[in-house]
Amino acid sequence: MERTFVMIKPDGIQRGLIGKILSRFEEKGFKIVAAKFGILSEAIVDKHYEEHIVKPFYFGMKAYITSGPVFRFVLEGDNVIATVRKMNGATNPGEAMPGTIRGDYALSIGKNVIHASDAPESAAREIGIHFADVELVSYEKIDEMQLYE
Ligand code: FUP
Repeated sequence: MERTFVMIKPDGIQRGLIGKILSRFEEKGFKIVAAKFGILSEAIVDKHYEEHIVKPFYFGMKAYITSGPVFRFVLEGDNVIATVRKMNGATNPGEAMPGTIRGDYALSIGKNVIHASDAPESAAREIGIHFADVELVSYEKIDEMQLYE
């Protein structure tokens, strides 16, 4: 079963969106297998966004992403990586479709509420940055026999 890393960013926390966002993923059928709340260290941000360190927006993004707590979690389910990216919508909220999280809750690219891994390799890498193996919980949920054929 596939797993992906998801993070509700400081703007999402400040605007009280944790519950609404988690509900979307729970109602879809995805299973939460790890979660933590807190302020990211600069070292973790540099690791997580290493591909962006050289970009002009990085300095401002790092200040913003460490400006307050974030809510990080790991979701598990069939095709969860691609599906969560679709549910989040385009990175630029101005291009995100209504019905997606960014389409419904965000206005600017620098404050786009949520992050999720974009591929199997980045999901494995990001889960490893933010969670220890022992923090990932394998368990069965009672709705699985109705969700999967
Ligand atoms: P995503 O994969 O959707 O998280 O998007 P990217 O990896 O392209 O960008 C990561 C984050 O950098 C975005 F969520 C927001 C920030 N960003 C900016 O602030 N300005 C930009 O021009 C591009 C990205």
